[in-house]
Amino acid sequence: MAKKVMIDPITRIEGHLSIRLEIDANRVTDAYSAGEMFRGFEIILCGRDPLDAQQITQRICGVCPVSHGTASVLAQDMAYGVTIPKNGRLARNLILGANYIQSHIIHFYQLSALDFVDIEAITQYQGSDPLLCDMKAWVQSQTSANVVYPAAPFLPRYAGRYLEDPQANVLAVKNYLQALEMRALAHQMAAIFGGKIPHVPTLVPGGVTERVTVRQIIEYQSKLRKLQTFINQCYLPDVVAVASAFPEYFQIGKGCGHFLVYGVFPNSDGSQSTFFPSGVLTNTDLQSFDHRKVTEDIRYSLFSSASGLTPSDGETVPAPGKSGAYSWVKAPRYGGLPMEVGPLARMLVAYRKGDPPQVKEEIDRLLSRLGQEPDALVSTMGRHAARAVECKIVADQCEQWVGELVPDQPTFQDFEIPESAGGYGLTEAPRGALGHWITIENRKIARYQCVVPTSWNCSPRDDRDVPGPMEQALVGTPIQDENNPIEATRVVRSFDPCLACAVH
Ligand code: NFE
Ligand code: MG
Repeated sequence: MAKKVMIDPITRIEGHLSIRLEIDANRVTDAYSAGEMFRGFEIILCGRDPLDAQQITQRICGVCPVSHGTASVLAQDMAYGVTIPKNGRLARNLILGANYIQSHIIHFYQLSALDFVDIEAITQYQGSDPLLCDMKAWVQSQTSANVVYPAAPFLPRYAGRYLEDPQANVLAVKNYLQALEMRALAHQMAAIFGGKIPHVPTLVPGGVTERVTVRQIIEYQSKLRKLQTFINQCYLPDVVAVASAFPEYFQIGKGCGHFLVYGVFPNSDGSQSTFFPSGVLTNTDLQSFDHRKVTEDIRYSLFSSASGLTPSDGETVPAPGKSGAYSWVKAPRYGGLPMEVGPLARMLVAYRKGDPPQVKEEIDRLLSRLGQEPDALVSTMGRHAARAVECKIVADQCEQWVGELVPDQPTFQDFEIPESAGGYGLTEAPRGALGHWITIENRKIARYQCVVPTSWNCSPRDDRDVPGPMEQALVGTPIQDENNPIEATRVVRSFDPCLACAVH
């Protein structure tokens, strides 16, 4: 008989996620993913000035605020009929690009690597690097002391197989510490055109309010170069090291097999074309994306509005006691199907389209180093590989965009807010497809709906009882010891869930 195992909370992710597993004969036979709180941003926004939207929605999350700000200003650009100048488009791309870089680095090192790296190996360190010596002394003191949470957030941890090579472990710990500095550097880079971060004040409909000066361009380039070095010399090699030591994770956590990309980083002013192209993959069949096919089911979600609405008609009516429902996350569907979103989806669609060409080049290079075929990408380890490759490509492309800025030229186009209007902004957050839909009446927000990456990935079952992408990915996962279900947490973390976003 299947045994029920709860992992609650899932640590080292953003927000509050609980996972219920049913395990039979050392395999997950069923999985339920639940977002455990309600936030109500879509309700808070109603009745407010539309220009508050890009500021308020950024508070949905401290990890991907730029994406929410971007989706909001894109929706308002459409509602106001404003075309942004070239510098405005490039500055938006550069702020969002910097936000991708910090998000991917923190996800791999601070959130996921500890599923694979043996942090206790630092106690065997014999070198003289002052940071590592400090870390060693601290882990030793914590593990020997009789404290409740020794060496938090590193220990306690699930028992299981970790990286065995002591040198690889020490190097990973060193890069873990360096990643904290790199993340700060990427934040400083975002603040050059964003004013500050998190929650950038400069994003507005019509462009950005920050001016472009020679000094800012040089500052951005100088920080970017350091980040590119870290990505090439640490992040990508560390992903290869982990993937080489745990190749079985190219077979685990495959998911629903459908992928959705809205597209991100506009290529030219006023056009729909984006650097990472939009597209939909259903069982390897590539289709073009149609925004009218996005709907949200709520049969198993703690809401009482109608189910299956498109976001332009969407409603958010919380129903805490709803019978049969188990999550505060709605269930977004595309043409009725669950869709995985995120770096893997973006890399797969770009790979299939051959656009931009560097995606195929970089993915093929990584796969050949790992001795894996492209099919292996659709997996737990494939998500880490796709994220690392994307991080490199975005950083390299930021170099291109910053070089296209024209100092002292306008970054912003003025606009009027109409009496009534509507619009939608489709972009890609680091974790995947993100859309905001706005309706304006009497120059106030009458309706505001967000459909968010982690709502796609961590959705509960839909109206047809079809589980969400992560729920499907968990099914089949081998669990050696049900008291230490580390294999399942590896699958979950590969999606980089952010429940703060998902429950918005
Ligand atoms: Ni809170 Fe977010 C990203 C968005 S995920 S991190 O990336 O939108 O749902
Ligand atoms: Mg929503």
